Amino acid sequence: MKKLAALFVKGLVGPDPLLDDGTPQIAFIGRSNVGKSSVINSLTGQKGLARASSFPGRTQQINVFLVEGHTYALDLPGYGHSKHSLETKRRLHGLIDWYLFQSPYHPKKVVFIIDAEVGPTESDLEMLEGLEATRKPVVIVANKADKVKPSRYAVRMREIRDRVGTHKIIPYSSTTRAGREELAEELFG
Ligand SMILES: Nc1nc2c(ncn2[C@@H]2O[C@H](COP(=O)(O)OP(=O)(O)OP(=O)(O)O)[C@@H](O)[C@H]2O)c(=O)[nH]1
Ligand SMILES: [Mg+2]
Repeated sequence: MKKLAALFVKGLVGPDPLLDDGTPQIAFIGRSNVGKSSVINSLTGQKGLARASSFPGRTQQINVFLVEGHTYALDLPGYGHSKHSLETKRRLHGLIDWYLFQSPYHPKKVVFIIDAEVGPTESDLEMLEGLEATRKPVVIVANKADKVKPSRYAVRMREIRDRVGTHKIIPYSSTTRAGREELAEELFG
């Protein structure tokens, strides 16, 4: 499948007029280190577009990318465990909370990334409740599917399905790019 045109526009640390320019927004959210930045890179086919790293807490701003000239992909910091000071964690959580729950913005889609092997954690389910309470259009991406043993795959997927309710779930791997077409179709099709 062809690459999606994508370019970095700006890193936001709070309210910014950029988000008021009428461009539809798609937010990529999830725990630290679950692969939000990697999903954006693999989805667009642009390696190194969003900075990914094995250091949990890599993304510290809302990084805005313009995809196909018409949609903003927002790479948010992760919540939960990260290697930051309490103060930095508070700031990052504040940024996530502001964008999702206090700002006037209504993302066209919230791509909620979980770890396919670990399944949804308590903090994931808490976040999902918040998204449901505010009626966000959620699609769940079960990333790192390459780490699930083939013999356990069906069971893992059923467990995820049982815990997250009726949302669409797309098994995905940023490494193998499995699920990419389905996610691209869901977001940009
Ligand atoms: N095996 C495997 N590893 C992955 C996959 N996606 C991401 N990773 C690895 O997971 C680590 C975290 O990836 P990031 O994309 O930086 O994660 P993030 O959610 O953006 O992290 P923060 O910005 O810190 O919240 C990196 O070491 C990636 O190489 C995947 O599908 N499979
Ligand atoms: Mg990141």
